[in-house]
Amino acid sequence: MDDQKFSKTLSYHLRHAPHELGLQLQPGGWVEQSELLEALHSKGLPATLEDLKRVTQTSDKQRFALEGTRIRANQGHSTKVDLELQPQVPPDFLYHGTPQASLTSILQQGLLKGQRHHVHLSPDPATAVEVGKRRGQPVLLTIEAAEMHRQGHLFYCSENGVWLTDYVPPQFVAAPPPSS
Ligand code: HQG
Repeated sequence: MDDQKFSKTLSYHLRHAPHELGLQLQPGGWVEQSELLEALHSKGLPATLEDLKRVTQTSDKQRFALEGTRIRANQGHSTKVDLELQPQVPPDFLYHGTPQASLTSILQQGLLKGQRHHVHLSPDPATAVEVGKRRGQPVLLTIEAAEMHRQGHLFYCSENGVWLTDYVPPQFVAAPPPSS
């Protein structure tokens, strides 16, 4: 299996379906590397500790973290897990890229977390545009994060620099003017 495919398999199991491998995530989302490797073997997916280390190091978005004998996905979970993130004060503005088709709904409802545990926000416009591009022509939204925080919304920053919050009400979302 190539690294990209292996990375997808790891994401799937560490974020969404640990139970399919008979694994249970520890607090923080951790699993023992040895247990993960054993479980992958039993599914006919032979992987080694070296593979885990390489994919963790080379993952374009630092999706995984190794700590001692354990591994976890840094964010993006849908399975129930307490990532033990501490609330943090966000920068004045954060960014969110979304396909053009979602814009009207977002300006009405705000940003919803959907299947994920949190709404994901980027620290810079370029990253947000890349995220938005995954689904079509991207629109860059600017989020008044500091103002949200002043009004009591909690923010967390994942290990790979993605900002997380529960919900972004529409009044904190600024879209570019229609002509741009
Ligand atoms: C949209 C990837 C209509 C939201 C990326 C997004 C990121 C609404 C989609 C990470 C809406 C959810 C997260 C509303 C939100 N009406 N559409 N009210 N509220 N949406 O994938 O932020 O590859 O769950 O704009 O790089 O796109 O997984 O979230 O388009 O970091 O490592 O609903 O996923 O990283 O999509 O991406 P997602 P996202 P990984």
